[in-house]
Amino acid sequence: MKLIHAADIHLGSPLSAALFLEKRTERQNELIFTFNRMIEYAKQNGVDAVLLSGDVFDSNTPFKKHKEFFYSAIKNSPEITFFYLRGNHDTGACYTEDIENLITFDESFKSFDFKGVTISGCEITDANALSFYSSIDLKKEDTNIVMLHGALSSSVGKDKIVLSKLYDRNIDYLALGHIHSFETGSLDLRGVYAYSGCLEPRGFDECGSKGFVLLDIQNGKIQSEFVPFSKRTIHEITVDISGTSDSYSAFKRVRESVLCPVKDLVRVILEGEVSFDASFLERDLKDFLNMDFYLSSVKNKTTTKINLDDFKDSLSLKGEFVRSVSENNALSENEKNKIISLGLKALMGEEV
Ligand SMILES: [Mn+2]
Repeated sequence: MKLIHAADIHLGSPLSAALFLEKRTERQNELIFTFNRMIEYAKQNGVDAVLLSGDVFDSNTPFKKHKEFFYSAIKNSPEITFFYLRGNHDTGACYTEDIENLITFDESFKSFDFKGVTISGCEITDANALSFYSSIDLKKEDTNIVMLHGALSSSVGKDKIVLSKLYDRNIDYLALGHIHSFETGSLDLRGVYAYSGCLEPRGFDECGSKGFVLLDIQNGKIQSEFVPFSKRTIHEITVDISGTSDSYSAFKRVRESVLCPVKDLVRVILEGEVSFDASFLERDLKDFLNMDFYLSSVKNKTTTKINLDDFKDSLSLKGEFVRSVSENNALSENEKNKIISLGLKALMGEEV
């Protein structure tokens, strides 16, 4: 039997970062189209059930068009059973009318027998955050999957999961949602936990592979594998542009360093010491990269290379500072250079 574990689809996400303004509507559509593509994948690969561990919708009052699309996709996939547990974003009005192949959860710990596998879950609230742990009663001889939504934590609370309280409870696979990157580890001697991550990245803070987890269960044993599935990936690339003499050579070095597919999103962090005016690089390099890539963002963390000769004879505060440090015989050459470099950068308003 095959299952898909997914979470954090965030349908209707405003993708609020200004960076996304240009592509917002298109990316909002791509979130739901990728969800649909996952269902098509499930049909083509003989997947029996899709587990959705929370934050399917971005808000508890989803747009009508997203809600209709989601529930219609479920209704039109009767060969697949959907287990949908709400997270911290999709509380309230996200569940809709009864659909035969849709199983939902609530604040009490509930278990369902699905083709010989026990699938359980509970929506964590302030009221049950501690008590739900004691209501977990899973049989040793069963194959047990538990769905929860929250971050791993050492304290109990809403949106929090304390792994140690789930030790030795006969859990084979803990299907989690809330963290937007795939992450897995062992739970106890018997089971594993996993965050599937989101299906599509929503902002430049969601770099790396996004997708779902495919579970293959044979004779009660669960094999799990992360399947990268997003239409687009966000890559963060740090480029040291030290030694480049002008924007042309800086652009060239950056472009040669960005090797990801052009359909993807790129976040470039510029580092190093440059001797030319790099203040316009953020804006111009972004436009330059947007010629090739779907969308880019540039953060300039370069610092200005100091040329001491420029200050030696200067009748300025900087000149005075350079001369007084240079003439201080109590300092080694190395110390002088360090102090002058830091001091000048501070005087020029750069972070030191
Ligand atoms: Mn969440």
